[in-house]
Amino acid sequence: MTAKITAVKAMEILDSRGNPTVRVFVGLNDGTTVSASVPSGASTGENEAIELRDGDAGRYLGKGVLKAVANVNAVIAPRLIGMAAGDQTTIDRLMIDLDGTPNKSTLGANAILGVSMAVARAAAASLGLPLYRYLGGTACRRIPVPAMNIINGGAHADNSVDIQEFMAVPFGAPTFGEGLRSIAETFHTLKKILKSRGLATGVGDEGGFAPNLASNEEAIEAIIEAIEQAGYRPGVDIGISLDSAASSFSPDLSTTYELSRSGGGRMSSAEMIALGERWVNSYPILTWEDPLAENDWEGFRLFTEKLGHRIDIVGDDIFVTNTRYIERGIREKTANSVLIKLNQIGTVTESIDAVRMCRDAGWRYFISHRSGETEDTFLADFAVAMDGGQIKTGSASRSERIAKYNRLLEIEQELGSTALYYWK
Ligand code: 2PG
Ligand code: MG
Repeated sequence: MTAKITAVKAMEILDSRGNPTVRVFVGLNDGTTVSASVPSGASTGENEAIELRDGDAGRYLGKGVLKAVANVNAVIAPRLIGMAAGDQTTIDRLMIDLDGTPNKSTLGANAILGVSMAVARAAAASLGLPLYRYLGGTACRRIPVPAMNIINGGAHADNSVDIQEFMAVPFGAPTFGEGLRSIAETFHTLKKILKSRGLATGVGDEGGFAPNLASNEEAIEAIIEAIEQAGYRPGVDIGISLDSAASSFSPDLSTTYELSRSGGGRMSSAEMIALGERWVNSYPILTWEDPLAENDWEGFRLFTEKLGHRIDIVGDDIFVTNTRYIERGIREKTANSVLIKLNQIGTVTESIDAVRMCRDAGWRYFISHRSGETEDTFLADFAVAMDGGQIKTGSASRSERIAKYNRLLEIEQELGSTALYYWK
């Protein structure tokens, strides 16, 4: 039996974009006090759990979260006092019931998730366990392969690139630490390459460069060049992952695609799939997230039929970490992997349920940050605990991203020679 909850208190803090978000403190009767902070997305799926914002134009341009904070302090907190911190599932279910809506719109997923994460962290601290061990058990010792987003486009940057994320993935490295070093070196080499071409080296929301390039392909080619110049082999040491976040350039969220930033013109679902095949044939692509829009289920299915035996096809906006949509995806063979974001669904328990559904179906799952993050490193421990071997947590810049990498380095050091690191 873990210690009992004596205090639950929320406050408004700022995320990495300078927008308000929720931080929750949980205290236990053994003296434990911890906190957890909630991230926030920009390219959000329409079926995500609701992030409650005040809408008061006089504060933070309407983005304040004082209502969510009040919901924690006045509605959730009184119900949790006296409960054992280790009763994660019961506590999460209680909050889901208190909210009473399928998308957590009454209390706000930002309120609920802040409590859910802080409760997990409190239970771990009270037991004297690292968070990853508490959530994952003694057997978990696999450090995830990072997908480092080194060129930002789409909704995360103001540049000429439609595709949101171009990631370097050190899948051939012997350890996490060596893998991280190789992609950090690639990041710095890419900076030199961009500079030498007179391109901007300012960074986007996730810390990757955000240059104005002539085409989306140029981003991939620059990364391949950077990998080589840094002394690594593209496709052997380091591969490439993409997140098209295609909903963000699909006006109908379905079968029409406007590649207007790069001047690529309007494309149909079939043309997007053909482009996907060309790129997979030309470049060392390992995984491709949201290659099509969130309501283009048939396009997704065809994309997977064509390329699913060669690469991981990851559903983010289409599944929103919700077992209801993942279940449909598994049934219809819509993809072969799922992006897991805690705040898309709103509790630790439901995120674990989504992971379990993937495992049962033989699907892979990628634990992911949001484009708006905080210094909280919950995600790093969560990724190790979920044992899936992949994490997406931004570039080699911006401390809210680096904090997660540094936490993974700590975990790797703690596990010593027992740590595992492999791609598949
Ligand atoms: C994504 C995420 C994280 P956002 O689309 O996968 O990289 O972006 O948090 O803006 O939804
Ligand atoms: Mg995505």
